[in-house]
Amino acid sequence: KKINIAVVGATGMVGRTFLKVLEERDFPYENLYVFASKKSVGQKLTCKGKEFTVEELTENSFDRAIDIALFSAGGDISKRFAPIAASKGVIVVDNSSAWRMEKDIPLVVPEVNPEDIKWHKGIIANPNCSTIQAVVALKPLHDQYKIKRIVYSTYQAVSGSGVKGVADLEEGLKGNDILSAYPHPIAGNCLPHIDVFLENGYTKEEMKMINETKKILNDYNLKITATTVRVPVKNSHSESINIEFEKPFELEDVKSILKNAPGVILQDDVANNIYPLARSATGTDEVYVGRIRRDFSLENGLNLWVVADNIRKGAATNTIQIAELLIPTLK
Ligand code: 11C
Repeated sequence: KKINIAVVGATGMVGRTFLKVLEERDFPYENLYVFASKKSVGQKLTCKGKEFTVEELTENSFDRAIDIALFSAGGDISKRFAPIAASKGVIVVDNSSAWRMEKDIPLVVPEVNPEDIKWHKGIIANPNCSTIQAVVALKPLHDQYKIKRIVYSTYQAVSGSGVKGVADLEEGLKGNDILSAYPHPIAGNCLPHIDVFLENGYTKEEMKMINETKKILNDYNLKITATTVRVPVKNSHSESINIEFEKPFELEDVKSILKNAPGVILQDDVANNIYPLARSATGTDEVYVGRIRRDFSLENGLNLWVVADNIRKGAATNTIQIAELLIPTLK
């Protein structure tokens, strides 16, 4: 089967990373089409040594043989164009938040719930970056010890806000607070504010982590709370995850489960100052876990520190891993 793929939002931070990851993984496509908004038309992008010219995304963009479209152009574009693509037989893997919580749309992390791709009806959603890295670490522990409650506290990089977030940090570090992405300077600050505030006092990012975790782990009895914080780090999200299990555990078993878990790299050797760090996770596709220790304040409590590249595993790589799962299903 010759596979044709499209990238929508190809000139954005995640879009460019799609091309890089397609190349690195030697994704077996025959033709690749790159779409973006009108202002990017004509730009040249390269993948596997070949140049591609950006086309404007229109309602007719999918009137050609395309098997899979990777979308990362924001929720509004996905809301409008993903159903058009799906109606023309294209399978959309969507990185926006537009479809994630729809009942009949799978929300997939390949290491966690690959079986959920089976019931797609043309659109598969890619979770939020901070959720993806958390569930990769939590899934094997949930299978073994059954999680009752999770407390997420995140330390999220400015690349999660795209080029504006990175510009705010880089300019701020030079003493020039430009406030293009945030209501306050990010250099020298931690902002307990990611995405918009909701009526319940949580931010949308916090509710994404809570709701998406339940859907991906297919466990709506989980009790979860979250505080998400933007920190002056350029790339890779870090997370403190506090877990209460139903069953007792031995720390050594937890470490060995994580060591053998798909997509996880254990970095837990505090005697040598080894624990996951944003700068070393950047540019890689794995989820790093360390600072593994008992929470003595709970009966079956555990603390983890989890770090991953939010643009790669948190977005582009996970989306492409979903596309890889689709290959054998293509007719
Ligand atoms: C951030 N998690 O770090 C966000 C970015 O729902 O796909 C991704 C937003 C999303 O700001």
